[in-house]
This record gives sequence, structure tokens and C-alpha cells, in this order.
Amino acid sequence: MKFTRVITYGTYDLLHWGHIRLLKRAKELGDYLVVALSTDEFNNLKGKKAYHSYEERKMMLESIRYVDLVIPEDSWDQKEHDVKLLEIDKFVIGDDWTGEFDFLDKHCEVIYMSRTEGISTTKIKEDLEKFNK
Ligand code: C2G
Repeated sequence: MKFTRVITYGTYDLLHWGHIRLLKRAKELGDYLVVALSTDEFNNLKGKKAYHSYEERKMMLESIRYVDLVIPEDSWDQKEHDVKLLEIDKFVIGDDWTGEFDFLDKHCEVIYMSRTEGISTTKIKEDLEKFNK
């Protein structure tokens, strides 16, 4: 059985159980899971402002049993390089991205996983706002 390497990308701000479920399922697809974590600068490019800094989000991800390595994501076009350099077998991401990364299928398997309904960083922020009104 080949040692299977998996990679996924994201901001992972205000870490919640939807994120954890994605990471758990991604790890179940192989033996080693790399998370390419969006830097604060890249979040600007994505139009996102994370509550936690990159260092804080990285530390939290590194404490998760499913995560074996966290690397920075600082551009849209690093994925092909990452997949080749890290000898990745499977690229995994939530199905809100379906179709966006099919170009990676010449290097690795591309898997879009169902998102967890009922939770999101945006929902947490909105609910907290309502709660504190
Ligand atoms: N996710 C999920 N269920 C949720 C919320 C998020 O499965 N309720 C998944 C997303 O589909 C994604 C991962 O958790 O695979 C991280 O979510 P985000 O931090 O929102 O990631 P995103 O901003 O979509 O970054 O280059 C790709 C981008 O960096 C992806």
C-alpha cells in the first residue's frame, strides 16, 4: 500500500467543527495531510480579513491530530508547484470550489468534499453580532 500524501488549502479562521470535519475526512483519504494555510496577505487577495493572524491559525491547525504539516498559501498559482514538490497524491477541498482546481488532475487526484452545513466563520460572526445586540 503506497504512502499517500493529501493536501488541502484554506484560511481556517475562527476554527470550527466544519473545518475539523473537512480535515478529518481529508486525512482518512491517506497517510499524511498537508494544510496550505492562507497568509494574512493572501487573505487580502481573497477579500477576507481573518480574525486570527497567520501564526495563530497555524498554531491551532498544528494542534489538530489529523494535520501533519502546515505550509503558507500566499498565491493562487502555487498549487501545481506544491503538489509536485511535496509529491502529493490527492488534492482535497470543499465542494464550494467544485471545478476550480481540475487542472491539478494531471499531477494528483482532485477531490471536492461536501461542506458541513449549518456552520461557517461568517455565521459565527453574524450570530455573535445578533447575540450581542
Ligand atoms: N469548510 C467546510 N464546511 C464548512 C466551512 C468550511 O467543509 N462549513 C471547508 C471549505 O470547503 C474549505 C476548508 O473548510 O475546504 C477551509 O475553509 P475556508 O477557510 O473558508 O477556505 P477558503 O477561504 O475557501 O480557502 O486556494 C483555496 C483557498 O485558499 C480556499
